[in-house]
Amino acid sequence: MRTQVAIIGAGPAGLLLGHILRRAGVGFVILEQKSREYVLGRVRAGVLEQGSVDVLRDLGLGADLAARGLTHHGIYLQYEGERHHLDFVDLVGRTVTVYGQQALVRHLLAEHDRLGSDVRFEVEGVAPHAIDTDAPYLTHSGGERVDCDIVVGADGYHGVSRPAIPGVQALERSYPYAWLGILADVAPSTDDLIYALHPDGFAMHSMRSPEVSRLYLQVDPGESADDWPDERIWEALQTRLGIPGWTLTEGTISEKSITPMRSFVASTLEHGRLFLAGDAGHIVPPTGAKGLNSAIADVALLGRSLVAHFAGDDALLKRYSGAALARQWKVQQFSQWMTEMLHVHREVPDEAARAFRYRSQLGQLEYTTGSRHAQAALAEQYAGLPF
Ligand code: RFL
Ligand code: PHB
Repeated sequence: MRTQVAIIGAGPAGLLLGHILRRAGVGFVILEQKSREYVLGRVRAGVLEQGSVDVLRDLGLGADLAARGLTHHGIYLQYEGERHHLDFVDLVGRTVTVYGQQALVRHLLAEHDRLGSDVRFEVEGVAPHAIDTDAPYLTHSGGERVDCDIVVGADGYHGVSRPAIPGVQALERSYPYAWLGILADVAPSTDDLIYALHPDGFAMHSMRSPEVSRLYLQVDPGESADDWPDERIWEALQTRLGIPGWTLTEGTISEKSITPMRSFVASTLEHGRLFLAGDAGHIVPPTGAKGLNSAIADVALLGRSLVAHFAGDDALLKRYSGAALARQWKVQQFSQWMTEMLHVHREVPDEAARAFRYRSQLGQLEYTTGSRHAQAALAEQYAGLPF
């Protein structure tokens, strides 16, 4: 077959890019290695920046978001048994929206189905070829060849696109902790998200709907979900999130998984006719709620650049990698800062050094919650830098 843009990966990045191209009348195909059920079953992220919400609305993809999204005016930072509210509306005039990545993917895919887009699942062995020529193409195990003008690698961290770039470098670090995440069938016990530092480790209370809560615990990277029976999870959440006069209501746990924490940025998002977007090009630890938003930011920029390219103007496309990476490095810095401020660094071997580290994190939190300037800096970045 022949198309204008061949997209590898039907995660949020690939599916959203398809909608941007479709609206501009640019032809595309999306090739996904997993099954439709698998893609629809992934839980993952939950917070949309205002800029991400605007992108979806402007594309006419905001109806489900308007119906189910939960608008939040800020977050709580908790430490030493006290909870401090940061009011984003008051600080920077912006809000964030809790809308699960699972709901977003379901909606993007339903719209593709309704519009008759060519989205194919269970396509194995996808490989890009001739990306440094004017005639790139993909092959896959089904024996088909897809000729195209542009290849987009929206195939996540473990995809095949990034390794297809000769000499691509990885700037990365891992963290000595992981997140255990659960979905629970119980009304959230909080109005806004709570991020808590406790001597036992980080904990967070998020949500998915008025009936479903999403909660996270810092765990050691080697642990498995089997090490955490439901009673142990609730006990740890009660300890780490508890403050006097507040109750965390428990419920049935319907999903449980462990996510490693990593920061990663590729040295380039382009090579010839291949462009990377989303997790294929960069990964953040989830503490700043930036993974999904960065994928949307990339795709908003790449989509616009590709539409201009097919209208005969290459200026934006030439700047895509540099512009997306410049924004991404600010996001990396914020995500790393939030992560290190809120997690217990059990890996520090010396007890006195460990105590120093913990106490200085408290100092950082006291400064962040006590200074309007510091609060505004957090709010500006959490609610999202301009696209
Ligand atoms: P995705 O969502 O990983 O989608 C990539 C898609 O490409 C497919 N694929 C291939 N298809 C064809 N051929 C190949 N060779 C392929 N290789 C891969 C994959 O099957 C998949 O469908 O990347 P995208 O679209 O860039 O979206 C990025 C977001 O998904 C990601 O940034 C966030 O979900 C990150 N993230 C989280 N972010 C948060 O802000 N909060 C969270 O709680 C949170 N939890 C998570 C996460 C990421 C996780 N991953 C990637 C391991 C939990 C997990 C488990
Ligand atoms: C979520 O609701 O899954 C979520 C919220 C905020 C984060 C990470 C994950 O920082």
